[in-house]
Amino acid sequence: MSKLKEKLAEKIDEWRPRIQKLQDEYGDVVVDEVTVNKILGGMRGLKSLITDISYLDPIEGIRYRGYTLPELFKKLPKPPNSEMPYVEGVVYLLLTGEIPGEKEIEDVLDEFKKRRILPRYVYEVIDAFPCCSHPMAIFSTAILTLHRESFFAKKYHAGLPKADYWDPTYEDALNLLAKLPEIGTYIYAKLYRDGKRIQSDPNLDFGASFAHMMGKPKPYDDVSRMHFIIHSDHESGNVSAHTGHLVASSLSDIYLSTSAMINGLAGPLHGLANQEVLRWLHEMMGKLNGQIPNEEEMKQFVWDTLNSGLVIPGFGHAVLRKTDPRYMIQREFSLKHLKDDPIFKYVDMLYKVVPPILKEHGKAKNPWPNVDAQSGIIQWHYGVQEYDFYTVLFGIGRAIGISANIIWDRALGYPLERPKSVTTEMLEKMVQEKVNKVK
Ligand code: CMX
Repeated sequence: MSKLKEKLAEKIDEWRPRIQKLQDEYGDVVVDEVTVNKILGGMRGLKSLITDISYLDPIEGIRYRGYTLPELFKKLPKPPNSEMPYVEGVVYLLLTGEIPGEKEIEDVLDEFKKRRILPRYVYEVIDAFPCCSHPMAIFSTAILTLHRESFFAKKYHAGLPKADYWDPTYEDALNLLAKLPEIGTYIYAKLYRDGKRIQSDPNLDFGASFAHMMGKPKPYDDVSRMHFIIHSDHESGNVSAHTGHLVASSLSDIYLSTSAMINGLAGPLHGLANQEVLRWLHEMMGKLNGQIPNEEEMKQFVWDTLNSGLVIPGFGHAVLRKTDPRYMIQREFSLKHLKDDPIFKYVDMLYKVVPPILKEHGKAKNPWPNVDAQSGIIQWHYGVQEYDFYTVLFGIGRAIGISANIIWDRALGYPLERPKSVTTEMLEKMVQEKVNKVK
């Protein structure tokens, strides 16, 4: 058994009694209130999910297993001559809750190395897609195609005790994660490089392997590591994480669940916002003939977008109430590596101009930039300029967190998710009864 799996098994045994105790002794304690607004408002803020993989504080931003992102970027081991940590380190941390040392990293590298080969039929499915298909539709399908490999599905049908569900789920998850750089880069090669695939190199780590197959020299390996790490988890309630959890709660395997979460990520209010930022920036650049706008011109463009009823992509958040730390990590990288790129100058000006406008506009609860405002321009700078592809990068990172969540869901025996719905008439009656009582 790998060190990672051994450690995970140990952690699962430690954790189970805590959940059991909560259920047995405190099952009826009230945690939150369901108001009419919570029902009609997309359950915003309703405390109704549990995860220990990450926690999103509205002001501080995300913590993975208790660590802020700046802490993690300092603590996690880095490959030689690299600015950014191993993605493998985040896999280890999210699964076990512990910061890995070099030995543990070696173990995860080895696990991925053994599992990275993609079956031929996945290339054929990608090849068979009709032209102009969105890369996220291809990505989701490629993952779905792998469902036939699921250990969980096979073992479940053969009869598997509930306490062991997590084991084949872990095997499926690692098998899938190890293949994602190959799937993502093959979609890129197929759509934008006449199908010219670059063979994977088993000696490279996750980020370097992705950069190699994209055909990009250093520091794109670090760009990839940074991108996958900051996108890997954002607690449980966002659309992609919640979708992955929900689908997996019916005991659909990792492939079915990850494919579903990718479909949620592909919406413009979620992951697709990173490509929308680039589309919007280019529209602005087109209008200004590529010139760097002055502040007044920039403000006017932002107002024109708002006045035409559109959102400013890359700004706002359903939970965060300050600048996203994922934005700040990428901004620091950009200030170091691409501060003279005109496209960074646009984004830098937006950073200053948009929040006061959104405040004056008066609708968005959070006027500050989110992760998507900055991620696309880094890709653009390093020559990945097909912005339809950007959400695939987000999806590769997010699959890491979703996998950790689903493995732990199975380990802790979380049940089928099944909230109750009411009709409008029922809700009106409930409201009326409350009003009558007060009178
Ligand atoms: N530009 C203009 N209006 C905005 C806005 C923005 N960036 N952000 C929020 N608003 C508006 C909302 O559309 C909403 O308007 P209506 O009342 O007319 O529907 C109002 O402000 C209140 O919204 P909110 O409570 O502040 O935000 P929500 O929780 O409803 O939505 C989000 C959050 C991210 C969908 C929203 O801020 C948005 O659309 N942002 C732009 C798209 C984006 O960047 N998405 C990526 C988020 C990060 C990710 O998941 O990848």
